[in-house]
Amino acid sequence: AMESRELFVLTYGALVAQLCKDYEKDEDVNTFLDRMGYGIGVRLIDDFLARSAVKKCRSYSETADMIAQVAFKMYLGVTPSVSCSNTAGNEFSLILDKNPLVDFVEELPAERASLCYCNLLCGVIRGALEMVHLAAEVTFLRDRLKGDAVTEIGITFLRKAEDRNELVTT
Ligand code: MYR
Repeated sequence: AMESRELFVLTYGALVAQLCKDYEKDEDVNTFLDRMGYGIGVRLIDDFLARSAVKKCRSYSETADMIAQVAFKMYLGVTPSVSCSNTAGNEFSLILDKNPLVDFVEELPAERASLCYCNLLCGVIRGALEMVHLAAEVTFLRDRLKGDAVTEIGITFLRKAEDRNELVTT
């Protein structure tokens, strides 16, 4: 029997294909996927908090680990590796060796070179984080579909670390 995750992955592929018919510019497809993901993330956070029973994170690094080790595992069945990419400690990379969302995708068509096929994921993370009062920018930095060795999602937390500490201790 087909697992629900496979059905989701195939449905997602059909959605992206349809959007490519509807929008000529890759940028417009990327924006649509990001906004749609945001709407999903805003709703998904309740499910995530209920099912994971996680405690409140005390640092950006804890939050990034939680996204990779708990949320990705729960919803996509993979665990990206996490690294912090700046000294201020607000920029993180999630590195995916395997991306289940592209299981049925061979490669991007030549005329769709700027398409961020999995951009929905960025919106989902951004929307979910916003609901726990964490403003973040989330983008694809590398993509195996574009010939990169790995797929890398960049998360930049936008509030300064000191503000975040204040928020936690008050
Ligand atoms: C807290 O500090 O209040 C808990 C923070 C938890 C943030 C978890 C965000 C979940 C992101 C879901 C992404 C799913 C991608 C497949």
